[in-house]
Amino acid sequence: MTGAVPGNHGSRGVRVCPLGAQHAHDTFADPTDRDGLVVAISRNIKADYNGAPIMKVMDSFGPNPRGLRIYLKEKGLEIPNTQIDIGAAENRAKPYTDKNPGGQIPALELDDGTWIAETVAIYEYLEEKNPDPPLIGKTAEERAETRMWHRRVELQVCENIFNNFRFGPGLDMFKDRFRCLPEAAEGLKKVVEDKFEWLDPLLQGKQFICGDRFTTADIALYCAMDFIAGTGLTPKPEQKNLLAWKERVGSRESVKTSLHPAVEQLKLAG
Ligand SMILES: N[C@@H](CCC(=O)N[C@@H](CS)C(=O)NCC(=O)O)C(=O)O
Repeated sequence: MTGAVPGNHGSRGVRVCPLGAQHAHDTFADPTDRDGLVVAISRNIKADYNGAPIMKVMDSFGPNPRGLRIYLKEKGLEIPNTQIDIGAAENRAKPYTDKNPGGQIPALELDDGTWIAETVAIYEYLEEKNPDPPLIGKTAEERAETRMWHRRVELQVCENIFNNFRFGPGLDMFKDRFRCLPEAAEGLKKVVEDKFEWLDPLLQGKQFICGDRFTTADIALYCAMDFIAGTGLTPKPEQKNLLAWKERVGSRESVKTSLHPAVEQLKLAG
């Protein structure tokens, strides 16, 4: 493990580690950094020597928490995490919902105890604190382009993918959590297929959604598509741009090492 990196001390508890370092809930090899702070000894330890709380990710199986894991790996950031039992709906009950009334995962607890939920808001926060390498953009123009695409893929593709799952293959898990519309599942699947058709030519000649830049828009789309692929909802073989993009993103070290251990049991990518 590497120590703290100068200039990257915006938040205590955030430390830079090499890509592919142990997952944050594992024991840290060296619990102290040069400042003499306890970075983290294990996921059960929530304070440094001064008793101050340390930033923490609420993590679980699932495409959105996976997106955050990819983001952190791309940045080389290591933040301790607490695992939330999504299968047992721990995220839908107190005390979790007192902190995050949205009742979903991931969330980020800041050093001062503030909770930030919504994956995009977490990305934006971490990006401001740790701008390099940029995953939203270096310039106002790049950031605007990423935000435009991120919003497009989330609203038009990812949300339809997730609702197709919640109302269809995942209905048993979700039916007692919020209002589900099982009658919409089949139609949502067709909407997703339409969106794959829409995206495919837009990726022609591009490495990533924003051209040469790998961004949070790629992370969001990839995680949703990889997850739903386990139910058989995939691009058609002729949608070669989309398939090549998915393979390109999937071959990144950060992506390959981001799956949650529950994948073995659930047989879905999250
Ligand atoms: N809008 C939220 C969505 C987060 C979300 O859908 N999380 C899923 C895991 S991928 C979840 O918590 N599912 C369990 C549930 O909704 O009860 C975000 O962008 O962070």
